[in-house]
Amino acid sequence: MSLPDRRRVTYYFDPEVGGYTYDAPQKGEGRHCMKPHRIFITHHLVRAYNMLDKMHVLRAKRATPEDMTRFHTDEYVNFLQRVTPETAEDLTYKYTRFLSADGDNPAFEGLFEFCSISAGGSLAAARAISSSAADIAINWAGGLHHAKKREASGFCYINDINLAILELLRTYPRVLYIDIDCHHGDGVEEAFYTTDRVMTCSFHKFGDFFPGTGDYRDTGFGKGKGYSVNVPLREGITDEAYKSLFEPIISKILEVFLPSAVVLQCGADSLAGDKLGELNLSMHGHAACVQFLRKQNVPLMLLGGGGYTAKNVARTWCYETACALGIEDTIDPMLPYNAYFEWFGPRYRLEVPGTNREDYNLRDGYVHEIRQIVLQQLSQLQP
Ligand code: TV1
Ligand code: CA
Ligand code: ZN
Repeated sequence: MSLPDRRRVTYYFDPEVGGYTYDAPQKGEGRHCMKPHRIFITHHLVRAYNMLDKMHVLRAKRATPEDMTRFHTDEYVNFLQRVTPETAEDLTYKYTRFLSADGDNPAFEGLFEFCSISAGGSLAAARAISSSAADIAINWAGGLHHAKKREASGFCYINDINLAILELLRTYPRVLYIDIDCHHGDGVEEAFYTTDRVMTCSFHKFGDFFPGTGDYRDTGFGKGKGYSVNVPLREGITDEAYKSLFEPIISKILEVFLPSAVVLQCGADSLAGDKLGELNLSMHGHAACVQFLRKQNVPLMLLGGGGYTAKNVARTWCYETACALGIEDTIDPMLPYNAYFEWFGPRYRLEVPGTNREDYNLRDGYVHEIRQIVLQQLSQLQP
């Protein structure tokens, strides 16, 4: 016997988001690995599984420059509005300001509109949560965690997460941010490093890996001491080892921090077979994080993030949408026919399986050691 376990879910999707590409027209360096089109494919799967009539599906208002300057500087937002592929070199003083020179953040066609869709969705999601119109709000076009106050970084230009958290802080005393992207959530950690009203917790590959921050010893500063949590990982972590860190650490955080709302960045580059990530989670292992937070009964925002093997990103975010709705047990493991069906061959299944590569986190007791260190740090927060 189980009671019906419903949540009011609001899902933000802008059909234009799939039309942007990070490929700068004049640079012949090959294709950029960030593909906004994966959000469009996710939406096709969500529709093919008939989930659209089980939730509120909305197209958010685009974020305005004024919305963006609640975190970013006027000068930087003004630059993003003006820059084009043709003017980028001049407006950045040969890539010494605002954008990096390494090609991670090109000035692509429609850049500002893309940012305003991504940020508009996360702001609307935050408002849906804080007005109690939704229990769970989803924006797969958000989660761009590397963007800084006055600088783009790691494929991110506008930090939609920081804008959403600032919006939640207007209503709630404490917000918990959790980041399961395989990269460190540096832009969010930095923004809230000195406050005890936002706890950030990132799980990430650490050691010779972008952006290089996220050591477990970086725990916050001043009033924020102890309110930044970092769980550095070695390559190849599997579902079981990940869960054995995620669940006790997040349980402890919920106990000591008592967040009024949770923002979960669901970066899908922590999946097995990702083009950039070096972790080894299956779709089910990744989604277990969503399932775990849903059952805590705290207002929840789900955001996207990284994920560079597009068909696996779509599979996982589609399944996580089902988890938000609580209908994952009824989902057919064979994909329903949809406009992108042939992308999913030869298996045509929903699951993203893990692989049999070695998990370096299991060498010399590392998982046990890092769990103890982080739990010990958290226990010092208790009064
Ligand atoms: C253009 C074309 C850009 C091909 C970038 C991989 C490319 C990368 C490309 C790439 C690539 C990075 C660095 C080095 C910093 C640079 C959305 C000293 C095949 C949230 C961002 C990773 C991850 C940035 C974003 C990283 C997120 N890796 N091909 N660039 N310089 N940048 O290492 O967390 O997922 O790789
Ligand atoms: Ca992370
Ligand atoms: Zn990433």
